[in-house]
Amino acid sequence: MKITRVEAIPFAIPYRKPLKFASGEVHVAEHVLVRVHTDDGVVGVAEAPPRPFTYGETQAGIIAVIEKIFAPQVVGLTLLERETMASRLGRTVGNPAAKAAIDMAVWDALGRTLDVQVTELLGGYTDRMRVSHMLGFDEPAAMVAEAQRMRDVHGITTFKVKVGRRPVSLDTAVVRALREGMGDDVELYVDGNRGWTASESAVAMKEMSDLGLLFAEELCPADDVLGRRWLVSQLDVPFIADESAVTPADVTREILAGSATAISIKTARTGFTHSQRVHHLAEGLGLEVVMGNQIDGQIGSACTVAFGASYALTSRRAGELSNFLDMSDDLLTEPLEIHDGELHIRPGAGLGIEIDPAKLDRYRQDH
Ligand code: MUC
Ligand code: MG
Repeated sequence: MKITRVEAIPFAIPYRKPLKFASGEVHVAEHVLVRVHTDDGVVGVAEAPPRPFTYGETQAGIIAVIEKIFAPQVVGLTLLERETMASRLGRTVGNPAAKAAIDMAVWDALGRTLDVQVTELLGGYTDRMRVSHMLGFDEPAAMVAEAQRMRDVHGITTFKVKVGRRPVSLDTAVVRALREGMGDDVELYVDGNRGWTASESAVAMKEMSDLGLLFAEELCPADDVLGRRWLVSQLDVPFIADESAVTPADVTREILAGSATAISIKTARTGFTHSQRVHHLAEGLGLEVVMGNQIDGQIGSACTVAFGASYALTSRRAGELSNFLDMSDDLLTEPLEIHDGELHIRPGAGLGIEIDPAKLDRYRQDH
């Protein structure tokens, strides 16, 4: 069970349909495949998606920090020494996606070593999650057509709508068109990625007050401390902290300050070890949780569903598990599939996924 090597492999897979939102856009999945090898010949995998506009990480930076700092800190530890590992990685600030990928690859390797699923190791609550699909910026008609396609093809009935453009009517028109086009049975919520001011957000939420929204997420910056508190105090739906509340301390700060009332857990930035801490904190505080998506590929989505299915709280709401559908290809031998609006965890040990060597060879950028 001793870790002998950590690999960080850059790969690039284009999106069929780029995702655009208030803080950036993604056209190509330029991710890093992380493989943790043990002296038993077991290999655990995970992927790190660099999101410079959210966390400051880049693909080259993720590889550098893993090779120069993190790999030497974890090689020699056993798969059971995860808290020692977390504390060593924690000596370096930032780099959430690089740390998370190592952590998740270690859990995958542990599951494979013990021949149990990661979901069973974490909590084993269920084997599936309902799926929420994220709709990026476009014209109202195109976004309604996309939602209809997701419902018809994959049975998805929960949609997160990206907002945060100016004037706010650009986005409120989209949400109204979605409600009118999809009917009252679909769940709709909005995510501003900090694009609006607090007052613009208040105007937009008033304009959409008859549309039965489930949540509002990160509409304005958490750094606008009083403005955001003012906004959240007047909303009648939970306000999700996403990029403003990554660590348990961030969550505590935002919630106690009245700047958020629900949280997003993203395994891409807190791995399994720290996502557990955030989950337990949310449960103790009585917060709603949504399993979020950092525009993950199939490996990352397998990680999100493995974690989300582990607990009652994380599997109650639909999880954001479908961004990979917009990619032109992926690295797995057996692609993930969403049917009847649900994604199941894989039956095999660990994360239950296998990397296709031919696909890795085709998309890796280091040769
Ligand atoms: C989201 O929920 O905000 C966009 C940026 C990022 O880091 O994640 C996505 C989705
Ligand atoms: Mg978000």
